Amino acid sequence: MDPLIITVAAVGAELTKEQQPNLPITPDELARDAVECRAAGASIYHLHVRGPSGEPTMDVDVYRAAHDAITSATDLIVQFSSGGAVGDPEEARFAPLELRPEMATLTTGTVNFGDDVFLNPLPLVRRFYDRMLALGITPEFEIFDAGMIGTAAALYEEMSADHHQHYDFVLGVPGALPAWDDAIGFLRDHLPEGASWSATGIGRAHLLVTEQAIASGGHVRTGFEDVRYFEPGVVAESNAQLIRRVAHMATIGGRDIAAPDVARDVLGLS
Ligand code: KMH
Ligand code: ZN
Repeated sequence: MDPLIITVAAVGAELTKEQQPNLPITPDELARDAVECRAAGASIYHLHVRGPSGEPTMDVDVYRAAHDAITSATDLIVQFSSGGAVGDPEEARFAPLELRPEMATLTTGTVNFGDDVFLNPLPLVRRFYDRMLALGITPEFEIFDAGMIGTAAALYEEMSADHHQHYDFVLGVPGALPAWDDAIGFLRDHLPEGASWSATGIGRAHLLVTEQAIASGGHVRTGFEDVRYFEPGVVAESNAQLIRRVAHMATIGGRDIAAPDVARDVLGLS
């Protein structure tokens, strides 16, 4: 099996500072968080940013300051969110891509997201994909529901793309694909030949999904965006604490941990 790539989804767009007092927001906080995450075993930093009152934003200047802070402090692969927060205007979601992060997320379909709708109609997904390819950004396909794999694979062909395909299964969002025991096996079996994949379980599904991904040759995403509690009733202390737990599980499962440059090789970014 390839060494385990650990992505940290460190901020997200939904969690508040009241719910998670250690949510990193300022460039200094993000840089400190990134250094700790790197030391704990992360190789990808999935980035959402927040404005001065902690509100999610797609403001390019805020993204620029965050990106600069993380890349100056670490060698992590920085992956921008193109999803933002539900309800973000389409053009706002495009704007940070102009900073040319190494990777960005690409969700290939619309999905219920709790009581909200995360809107990704096909023409919009096509435009995102096109822009990412034009800017030399490698997409990570975000899979909230099974049909999104078929769409991603079809778009890859339609765009005549030739990057390595990497898929991230996000399981357990209310309204989307639950973290059923057999979900990972089903999704993995429908990936295009040669694709790599990671998985994250939202909330209480987190440890089960982590364990399954480690055991079956996938990679893992963790972090405040996906997990609020370290154990029942105990709020996670830091993103690094969550990563250390994944790294420990990987050691037990016989997987090495990928440093960022190893992850770049696996993901075809080098
Ligand atoms: N915040 C969600 C609505 C992404 O980063 O691309 C979308 C999301 C996916 O988090
Ligand atoms: Zn995200």
